[in-house]
Amino acid sequence: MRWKASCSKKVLIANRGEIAIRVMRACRELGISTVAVCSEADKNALFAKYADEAYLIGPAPSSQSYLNMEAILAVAKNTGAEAIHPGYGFLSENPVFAKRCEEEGIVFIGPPSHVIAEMGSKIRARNLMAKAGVPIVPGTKDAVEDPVEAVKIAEEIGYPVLIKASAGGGGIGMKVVNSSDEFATALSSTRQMAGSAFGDSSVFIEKYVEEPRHIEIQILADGYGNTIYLSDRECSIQRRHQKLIEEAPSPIMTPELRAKMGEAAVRVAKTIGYVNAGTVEFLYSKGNFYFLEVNTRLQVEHGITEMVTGVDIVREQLRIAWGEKLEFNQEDIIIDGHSIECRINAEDPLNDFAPSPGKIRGYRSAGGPGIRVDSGVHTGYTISPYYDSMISKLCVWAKTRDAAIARMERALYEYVVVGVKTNIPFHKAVMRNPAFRRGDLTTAFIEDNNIMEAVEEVVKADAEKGATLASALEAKDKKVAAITAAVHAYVSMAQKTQR
Ligand code: MV4
Repeated sequence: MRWKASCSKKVLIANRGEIAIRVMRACRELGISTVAVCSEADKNALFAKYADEAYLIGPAPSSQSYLNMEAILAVAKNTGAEAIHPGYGFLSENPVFAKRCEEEGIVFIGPPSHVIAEMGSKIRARNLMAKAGVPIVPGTKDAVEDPVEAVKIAEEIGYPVLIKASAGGGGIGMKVVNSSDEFATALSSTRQMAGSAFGDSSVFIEKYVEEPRHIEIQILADGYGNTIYLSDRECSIQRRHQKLIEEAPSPIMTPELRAKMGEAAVRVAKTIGYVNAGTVEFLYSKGNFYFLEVNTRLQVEHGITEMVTGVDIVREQLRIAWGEKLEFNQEDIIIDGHSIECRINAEDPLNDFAPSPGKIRGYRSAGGPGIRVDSGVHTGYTISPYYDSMISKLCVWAKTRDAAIARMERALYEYVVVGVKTNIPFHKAVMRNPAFRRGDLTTAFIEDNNIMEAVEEVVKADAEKGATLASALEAKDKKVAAITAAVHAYVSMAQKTQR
């Protein structure tokens, strides 16, 4: 579907929070008007106010609002929006929604629906990649059902192996198997889990790559066959498949490896007829990399790639969607400096990262040189228990990785959130960790480095510091002043803990 040649363009953003604002920022710079859709819980949210128009689409639960395809399509039609940007999560990787947009003559800002569907099947994706000469983890070509046959395959591959749901992804529906006697049970339970979670019980087997790094490549493809890779991103620091810290480039990256992985990612994109922005995920271990999956959406962590390449990925998504050509080619992409993102979440790191929804009573984000904060919150904003608990994405840029770490530590020092618990102490603990500073990362980083013990120390130290500052300043109920926000936050936090 092509964008109409009209001069006034209008985009509906089928998302909420910081990513809705991020997309609208690009629209504003391009002179595109914006339509927000929101749930009852988000009527007063910043993103709904930022938009040129905003419409209520349903109650707070996302199943009745942000996942309600027909309600969203109706708003698009009634407002004359020519295109829908789905953001991340919600409907962003739903091939049915992309198809419905296509049917209604609305541009879906993402790849064609058949590409989303094809990448949704991990077995299909694996086979396509193998054919295109992209390295994949040794494993089965087809779905496995018969446990006797499956054990034979597992023995050939060599234990440990992973049983993965074909319809899975992002870590859902996987099981590690260490020996033949565990195999039959693991197979039937994974199949059952996949069946009830995805309505598709097909599973496949892969060699289990131990303590890998998660490295992904951002790509851009226009509708004229121009496909390029931007930066790589290291996303190994995650907890239960929730990424917490990402950086670009990966500490292990060399120009040679980047070219190899980048070219593999472009081959992936070309093989499947990819159009728009996307990410190709790889596992990296001992000098080898293996295709994992394709994320057919804008990702949370796209900002760090923007910081090291200078490319506005959302702007390019919009331009590609209305049929324009990429204005640059591979040679124009130069990685400059280093960028790190910390996801600031309203959750309690000392209580198993339990969500901490509620009212933000005091708020001041970090600022100054090399800082980018994408958020949808402000003082007085109430974090709803209905949606994910992300407060903001704190990104820094500096010339070198060491300087970026120092800058992130400074930014975390400045960052003030009063009223809800946040994972800022977690980020502080990681930034000062020697293994992190060496760039020694794997997907088991948090457990391998006793990060949670360090988090407890940070929380304690911050509280003590707050108490000291409180007595030094003899502050009681002083308002958080702009310049001394960090200091006063400690004061007021200390007062709260004393009560
Ligand atoms: C793997 C793996 C080890 N070996 N595949 C998890 C998310 C999904 N995209 C694939 N995942 C993994 N696949 C093989 N053959 C380890 C993981 C994995 C992981 C991958 C990326 C980031 C974090 C992870 C945490 C645990 C396991």
